[in-house]
Amino acid sequence: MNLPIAISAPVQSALDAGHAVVALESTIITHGMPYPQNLETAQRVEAEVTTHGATPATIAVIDGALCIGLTNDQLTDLAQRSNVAKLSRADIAACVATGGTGATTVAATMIAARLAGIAVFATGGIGGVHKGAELSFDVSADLQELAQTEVTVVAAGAKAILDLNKTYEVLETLGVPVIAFKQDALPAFWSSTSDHAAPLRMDTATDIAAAHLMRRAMGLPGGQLVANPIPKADEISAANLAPVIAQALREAEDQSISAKEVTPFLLQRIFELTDGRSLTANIALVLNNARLASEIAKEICNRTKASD
Ligand code: PSU
Ligand code: MN
Repeated sequence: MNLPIAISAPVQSALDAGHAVVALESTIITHGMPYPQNLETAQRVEAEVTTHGATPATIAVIDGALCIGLTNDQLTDLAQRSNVAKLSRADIAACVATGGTGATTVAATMIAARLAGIAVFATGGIGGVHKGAELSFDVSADLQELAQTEVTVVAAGAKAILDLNKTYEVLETLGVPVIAFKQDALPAFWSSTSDHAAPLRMDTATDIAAAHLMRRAMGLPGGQLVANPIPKADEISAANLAPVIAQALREAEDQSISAKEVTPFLLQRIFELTDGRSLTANIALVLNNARLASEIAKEICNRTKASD
C-alpha cells in the first residue's frame, strides 16, 4: 500500500542534497494559539529556521495527504479553521486513510518526520503527565513517542501546566535522554528555570548532534528531548504563574474538561488570565527553539557527510 505523503519541493530538494531540515508541528497553530497570532508565529518560526541555514518543514494531514512542508496558503487555511482534528499516534493513520484533515501533535509530528527522514523537530513544549493523573490517567502520548521514534525534539521542556516531577520520572523510565541546554536545571516552559535538576546538560549543538548519532550507532530506539530555556528577557516567573495555572486547572475540573481538550483549554485560560503575556512568552520560546533546532540539524548533516 502506498503512503500518501506529500513532501514540498523545497523540503524534498533539501533532503536530496543532504541539507538540514527542521520539522515543525501544526497543533500549536490550530489548538495552541489564537488567530491571528498563530499564523504570524508559524510564519516567523519558518523564517527563523531559514535564517539559521535550515529548511522548515511544517507538518499536517490535509485531505488525506501527510504533508511535509506547507505552502503559505495551506498554513493560512489551517490557522483559520476551527474543528480541525488534533492527531496523535492513535488517530493519524485513520485520518490519512479516510481523507481527513488534522493537525499533528508532538507525537504525530515525530512519526511524520521519521517517515520523511527528518532528524530534528522544534516545538514549544511537549505534553506529559497531567496533574491528578493518578486518578485521570491523563498521560500524553508524546512521552511514549520519544521512547520509540528517532527524532531529537527541541522544546522548552514539558509545559508547566503538567506535573513536571511525574513527567520527568516517566521519561527516565522510558529511557529518553532529557538534555538541558546550557544550564543545570530543567526549564519550565514559560519560566527559564525550575527546581528540577536536569538529568543531562549540554552546552553546544555539536554535542547534542553527536549524542543523537551515537544513539543510532548503538541501536537505541527513540529520540532525545532537548530542554531549551526561554530567554530570560521573555520569561514569566514560576511564582507569578503558579496562581494562574492553579485557577485554570480548577476551572478545567469544574467544567469536566477531559482528554484532548485539556491542554488547549488550559493554554487559552492562561492566555486570558495573563492578559496575553503567556502567549508572548510562548512565541519567544518557540522562536528560540527553532534557532537551536536549526543548529543541531546542521551539525547532524555535517557529521553524517563527514562519515560517508
Ligand atoms: N507546544 C506549545 N503549544 C502547544 C503544543 C506544544 O507551545 O499547544 C501542543 C503539542 O502538539 C503537544 C500537545 O503534543 O500540545 C500536547 O497535547 P496533550 O497534552 O493533549 O498530549
Ligand atoms: Mn492527554
